[in-house]
Amino acid sequence: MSRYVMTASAQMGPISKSETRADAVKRLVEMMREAKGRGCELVVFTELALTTFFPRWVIEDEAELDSYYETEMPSAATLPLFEEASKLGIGFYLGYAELVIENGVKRRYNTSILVDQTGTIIGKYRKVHLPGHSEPQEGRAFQHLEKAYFEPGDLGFPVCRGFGGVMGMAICNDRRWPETYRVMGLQGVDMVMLGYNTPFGHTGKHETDALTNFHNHLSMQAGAYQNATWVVGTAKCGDEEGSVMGGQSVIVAPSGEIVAQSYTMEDEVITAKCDLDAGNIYRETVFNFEIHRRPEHYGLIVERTGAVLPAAE
Ligand code: CDV
Repeated sequence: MSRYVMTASAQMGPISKSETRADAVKRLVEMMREAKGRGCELVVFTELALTTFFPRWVIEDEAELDSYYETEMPSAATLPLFEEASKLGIGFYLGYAELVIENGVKRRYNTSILVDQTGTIIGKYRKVHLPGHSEPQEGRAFQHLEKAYFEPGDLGFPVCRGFGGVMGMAICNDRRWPETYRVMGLQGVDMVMLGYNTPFGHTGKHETDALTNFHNHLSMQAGAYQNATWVVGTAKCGDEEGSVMGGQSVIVAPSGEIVAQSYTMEDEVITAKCDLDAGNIYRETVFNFEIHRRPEHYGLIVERTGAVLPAAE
């Protein structure tokens, strides 16, 4: 049995500070058309796909900060994306900054949505693993203030039915955490979609830069294989206002193999014919959670010793 989803990852080159939402949406629509022209029914865009990656700056003016967030979805600026999707019959994953007022309190999330082929939102996720800092760090050319500009997502890692399978979402730093995939793996996820903005030098040092792309793939390939799921990882990349971000967007099969990879640092569409049943062989054998997982044993060491770590000498 096979359940095929022709899938695109639409990597995005830099978005400058002066580019408008309309400019960004135009680029996304162009890539959506290309994906459809190549036979796709789903296109995965990146994290914070509508603006420049603003958490790199200290923004003290609240109105200026607010200007990077969406207060409704679709909005007037993003409506063309939804209209084009339903006209073409193609779904999409989109990352954006979300601002909501709840009980008079302003809440900010790093959010993604999944839209089906009719232009209807069928899934929503708010980023759980927020990297970086809540306060500006001295001596850095670029900040990473996600902890200041967002709060951790309050929706968990939900999955939804769509595109003939069980679909899940994550956002950027989430991809480095095994829990992300496992929580969705336990819900039978067939495909995890995620977007990322990964600046070189994000550790505050440059020693690990040569490994940035390796760690990107390592995380997604391991997450895919260990949970028998497809992973579609889409970068925002290139030199954005002097901050250089890695590319190498990928579509990873449940075997852990990369089946498509971008090679530019610009807007680029890559595609793969994803069989949602390709994970079955792993689900039924080595990663049959029902038979082989042993969660009841994971806490034993803690119970026996009363401590997670051995006491220091
Ligand atoms: N946008 C991100 O979440 N970026 C992080 C960097 C800062 C570590 C990432 O995991 O790629």
